[in-house]
Amino acid sequence: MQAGAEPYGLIDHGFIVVAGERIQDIGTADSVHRIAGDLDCKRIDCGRRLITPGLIDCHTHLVYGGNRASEFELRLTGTSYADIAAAGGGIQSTVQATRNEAEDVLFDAARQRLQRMINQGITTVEIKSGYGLDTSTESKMLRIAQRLEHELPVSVHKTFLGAHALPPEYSGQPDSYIDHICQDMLPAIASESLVNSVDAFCETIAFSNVQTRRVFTAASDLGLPVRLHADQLSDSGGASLAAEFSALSADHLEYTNAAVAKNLATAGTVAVLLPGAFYYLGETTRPPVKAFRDCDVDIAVATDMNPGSSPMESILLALNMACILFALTPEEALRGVTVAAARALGVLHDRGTLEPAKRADFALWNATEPAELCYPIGAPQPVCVVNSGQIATGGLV
Ligand code: DI6
Ligand code: FE
Repeated sequence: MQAGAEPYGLIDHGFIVVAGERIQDIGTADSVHRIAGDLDCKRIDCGRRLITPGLIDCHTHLVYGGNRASEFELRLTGTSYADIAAAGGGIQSTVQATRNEAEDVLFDAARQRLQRMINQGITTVEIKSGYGLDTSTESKMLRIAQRLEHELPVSVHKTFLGAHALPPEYSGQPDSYIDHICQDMLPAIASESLVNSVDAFCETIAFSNVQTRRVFTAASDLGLPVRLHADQLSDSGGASLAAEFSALSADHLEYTNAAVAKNLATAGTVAVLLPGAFYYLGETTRPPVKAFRDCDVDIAVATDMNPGSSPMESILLALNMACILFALTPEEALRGVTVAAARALGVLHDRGTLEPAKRADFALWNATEPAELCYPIGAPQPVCVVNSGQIATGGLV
C-alpha cells in the first residue's frame, strides 16, 4: 500500500522478512536471495497468495449491551431513526442496556464480535465509549476495550464519546451535561489513561456545533486528539469544525458541503466513510467523494459497528459497500482500511503499510489481485492473520 508506480504498491513475487514483532525487510524475489541468504531464518512459502497490511477498522462502537431488533421492526413500519431517538429509544435504549449489564457479560459479547473481526483480517480496531453517558459506565466500556487488547491478538485505540447523546438525568439541560463532560468525566477518564482520542456526535438530534466546540477545547487542553461524527444526517458544519481543531478524522460526512474538503486537506483530517450506516438508514445523500479526491483528502473506510445504525462487523463487506454505494475505486477502498485508517488513528508511522520497521501486521489471502477483496459482497476470510509477528488466526501454509 505504499505510494509508488504500481497500483496498490503491489510487489509481484514479493517477500517479507519478519524479526520479532517488526518487518525487517520487504522486497522482490530477486533481492530475497541476497538478503535472506545471509539470514538464519525460518522460511515460509505463501504460494503465490496475496499479502496485505493487517486491516484497520478506525470507527466502531463494539462494546454495548442488548440489541435493537425491535427498533428495526419499528423502522420498517415507517418510524425514522431520528423519530425513534426523539421518543427516547435509539441510542438511549442501548445506554440503559449497557448501564445495566455486568462488565464481564459486556466483555464477553464484545470479545466474540472482535474475534470475528480479527478472523476477517483486522489487526487494529478503534472502539468508542458513548453508551454509558456517566463516568462509571463510560469507564467500564473503556476498561473493556483495554482488556480486549490484552486478551486478543489485536491493537485497540480507545475513544471517549461522552457527547454521544443526552443522558436522561440531564434531560432538557444539554449545556449542563457538556459542563459535566468537560469538568468531570473527561479529566477522570484521561487520568486513568483510558483514552487515546475524544469524539462527539454533532447533529440536530445530539449536540450543537457550539457544544461540540467546548468538548474539543477541553480535550485539546488535556492534550488529547479529537475526531467527530460530522454531518451524518444534516449539514451541521461538523466537518469544518473538525478541521479547525486539526481532528484526526471527520466521520460520516454525507451532508458535508463539498467546499469544506479543502479545510480537511489543509488540516490533515482524514475523511472516514461509513457505508454501513448509510445503507442501514436508507440514506440517499452521499458524501462529496469527488471533492475529497480533488483536494487530496485521505479517505478511510470503516464499519461503524454499532447496534443501531450499522450492525455490521464485516470490514470486507464495508469495502464492497464503499465501492458500490460511494463509488470508491477498489484501490481507494483498500487504502481506506489500511494507510488512511492508520492515519485516522495517528499510527501510520507504525502500521498501515508493509514497510521495514513497521509492525509485522498482515493478512494472507487466497487471492491473486487486490480487487478480489472488494469485488464480492463480502470477500472470503483471509487464510491467516499475523499481528506483531505472531499468528493471530489461521495458518501460514
Ligand atoms: N452515529 C452513528 O452512526 C452511531 N452513533 C452516531 O453518533 C449510531 C449509534 C446508535 O444508533 O446506537
Ligand atoms: Fe459511529
